[in-house]
Amino acid sequence: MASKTEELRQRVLSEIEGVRSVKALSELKVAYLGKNGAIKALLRGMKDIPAENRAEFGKAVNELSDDVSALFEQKEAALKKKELQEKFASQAVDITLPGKRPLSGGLHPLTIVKNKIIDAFIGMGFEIFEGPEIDSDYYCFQALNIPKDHPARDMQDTFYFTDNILLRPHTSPGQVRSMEKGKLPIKILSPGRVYRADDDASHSPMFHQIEGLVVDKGVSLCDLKGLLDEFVRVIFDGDTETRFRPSYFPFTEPSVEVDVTCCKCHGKGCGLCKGTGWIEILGAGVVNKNVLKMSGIDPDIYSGLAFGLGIERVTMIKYGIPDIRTLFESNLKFLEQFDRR
Ligand code: 2U9
Repeated sequence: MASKTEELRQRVLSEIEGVRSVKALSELKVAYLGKNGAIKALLRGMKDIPAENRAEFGKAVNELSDDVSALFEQKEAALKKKELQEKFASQAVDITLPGKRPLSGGLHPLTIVKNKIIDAFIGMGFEIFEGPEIDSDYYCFQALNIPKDHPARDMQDTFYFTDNILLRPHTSPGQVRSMEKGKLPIKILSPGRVYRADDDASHSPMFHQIEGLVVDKGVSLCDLKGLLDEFVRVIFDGDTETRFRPSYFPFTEPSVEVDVTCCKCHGKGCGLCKGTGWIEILGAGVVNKNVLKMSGIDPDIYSGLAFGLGIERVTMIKYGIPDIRTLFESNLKFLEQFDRR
């Protein structure tokens, strides 16, 4: 009888001794102390013990159960401590190793060029004015002297939500709103995303423009030349020259296209400038009197000058990028060349 409990005690002792993990110990604990475990089985065997020995047997089993529980607790505490020590040891940091330099981001080439352009014009007294990307037919076209069915709408075809609500094809609608406010003079720069139904190596359905508008008494094409010469001086090499070529835009009269001397061959003629020595960089002109009138400005007292450029185009010319799509592909190998930190 006593030998049964002692035999079990020895078995538990030797098995606990051999356990190496908390998980294995817990399984062993169920096998001995669980509902269907070996110790409960001893109690269930009480009925086979002579009545006079049962009390003594019961006491021995209870003592065994208490002792075994205590043994499991001690072993569990020891194993947990050991496992924690092993975990700490495996995660230890060798503070003598050299550190890993974290990867850091850089500015996108479009952001670099946009910031440079903005800095150039802020330096000449311009303020930033931003309008909505979704606007009406009136602000995007009619107020800019582009009535319905005007052929110039083809060049600036965009994406329509309804007949009247559309994604702006240029940032000009914001400038119309600024003129409508009636606070003169105006000297604003409008950077932002614009949209056109166009998609090839030099055109993207979404691109970034910067437009400038000056409205004051006596502003002329000469002021425009001075402003744009200074802009080109800041963005390109110091010896880059500009020239105006006559052009046509419904919102400016006269209108010009502005060329800069080729940044690759410096005017000698090469593949990039198709042998001409010049590259077109932006459009500009004196604000059409109709446009001033429609926004409530008297063209006999005030005149305006305006210019518009695509940031992608300036970026492509500045860095010699042949395909506009490269600017939107998020390819790190390409992007890392511009703003390495
Ligand atoms: C108002 C009046 C006139 C803005 C102008 C251009 C000429 C021009 C193009 C350059 C490349 C657009 O991104 S592009 O395709 N822009 O040629 N933009 S004058 O004239 C304005 C603007 C606002 C109220």
